[in-house]
Amino acid sequence: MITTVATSPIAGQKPGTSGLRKKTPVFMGRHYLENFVQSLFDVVDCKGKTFVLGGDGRYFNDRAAQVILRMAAANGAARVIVGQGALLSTPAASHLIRLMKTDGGIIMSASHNPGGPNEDFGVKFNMPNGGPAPESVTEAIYARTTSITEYRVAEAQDVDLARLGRQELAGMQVDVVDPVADYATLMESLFDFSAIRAMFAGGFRMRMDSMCAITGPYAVEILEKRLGAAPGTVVNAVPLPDFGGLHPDPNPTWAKALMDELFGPDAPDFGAASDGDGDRNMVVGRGIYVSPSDSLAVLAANAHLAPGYKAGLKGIARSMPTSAAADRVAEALGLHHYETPTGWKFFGNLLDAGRATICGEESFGTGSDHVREKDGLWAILLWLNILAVRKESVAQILREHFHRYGRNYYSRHDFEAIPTDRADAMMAALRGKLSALKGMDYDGLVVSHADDFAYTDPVDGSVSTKQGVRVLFDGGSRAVFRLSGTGTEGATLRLYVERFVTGPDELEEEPQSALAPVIAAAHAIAGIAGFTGRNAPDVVT
Ligand code: VG1
Ligand code: CO
Repeated sequence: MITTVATSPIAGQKPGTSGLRKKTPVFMGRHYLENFVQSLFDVVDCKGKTFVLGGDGRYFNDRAAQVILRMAAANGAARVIVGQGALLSTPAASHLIRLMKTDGGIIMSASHNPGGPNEDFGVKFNMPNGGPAPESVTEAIYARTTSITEYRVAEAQDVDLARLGRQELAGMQVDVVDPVADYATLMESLFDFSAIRAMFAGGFRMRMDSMCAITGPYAVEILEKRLGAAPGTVVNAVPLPDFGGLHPDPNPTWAKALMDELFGPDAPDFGAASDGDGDRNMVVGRGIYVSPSDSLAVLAANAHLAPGYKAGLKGIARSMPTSAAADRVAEALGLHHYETPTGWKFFGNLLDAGRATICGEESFGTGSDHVREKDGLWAILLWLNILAVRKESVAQILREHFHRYGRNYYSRHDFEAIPTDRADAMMAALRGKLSALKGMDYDGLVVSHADDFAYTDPVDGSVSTKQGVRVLFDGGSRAVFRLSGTGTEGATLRLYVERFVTGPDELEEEPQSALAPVIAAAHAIAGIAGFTGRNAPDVVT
């Protein structure tokens, strides 16, 4: 039986950089999830459609899945393909949408934000191409949330999501599938598994930290079972509703245990970590950390060593705040390079149009045209493939890269949980003085250009404005300021700083000290302390 429930708009259901993300109790509040899901179904029109559904296993994932299934049935969907246990990593969901040629998919995740009854939950919609909904769609969903008056839900028992195979729910087919199998097959088609297997057989040691989040089952199957890495290579391998109390954000701060291991006495050859929903990655060599922007550049420069990319790349895309290291590689390879706003949705058109093959963000996200999301394990496997072919250490590969292309020192400073009005005031003041900045000298750093980044999509011509303030200095240094679109508490200011060097004697500095002049200039320009009361960032990556 289908029930129509009267409801009314709930303020603030505006999707951010990556879907709608809120505190779990907010999501569990009366009509909250239902209003958003009905608005989504109203916009994408559910009738007769097939969707993929899965999430990163965080608290409320299982209950939300049952609600979404009952609402999909009530709205006339023909079929939903669900990962067993309502689990799917974000890249695996993207792949399944494409493989099964569905009409899109719903992913339940707040990505790298902590999970639990008092932490974060989220819902995002992906399009038939497997990629995150573009702004036009998320805006339409948001508009719908402001006028919603009712939602539809089927009255039925829970679907048994532990049982593989087909079931029926109020006239809709529900197919429960193995969340790992198709994804693992895709990885086997892209990478030289026998070369990587031989490397592990030869004694190569790795530590993969899945941070009690979704990549555990994927990493155990692929690294330990299919590639022969030693049992126990994958740590924190079981997804838990609260991620074991960990903050599943793979960076040197939150994956400190992995950093300690790789910088410790008996360090393995290679370390990696991924985030809550499996789309991010951090890569560490023995005694050396690889910044995400450098990782993107190294992967782009060496991708042809993997079977899936042996024909070369079509182009390279990076988000605006990501360092220009990948641009150097594109120029050397004679490829187009693209600079997009923050958020994976902006890469979709470039990938669909065959203009770019590899994409990346400074926020530990790298991916390619194999899916339409960033993909943590993909990046880790591409690194393994490169290591297996080049038979060099991570440190050797990185040093050789810097010598050949120059080095873009890079860091991101996050100032978290700032009162929203103060963060907004700071950005407004900064935007107000952009034209006055040109020519200003900050201790020898002279501003050559300052603007508020706007992007015109080269494929569909859509325009996105106010994507972050960029201040460029003579000589290739740069500071970027923007506010996070994924936080759930106050505002998070992200300051991105970069400095480019080519001299062989300039390549071995500690990044924070190499960047100190740019950091000082950025603070002076934006008046960060004055507006926010903060002198030092909470997280440095
Ligand atoms: C952050 C990152 C951005 C990334 C987004 C989603 O957004 O900076 O690069 O695409 O998270 O990643 P923001 O607006 O907070 O800076 V995930 O792993 O949450 O899907
Ligand atoms: Co993520």
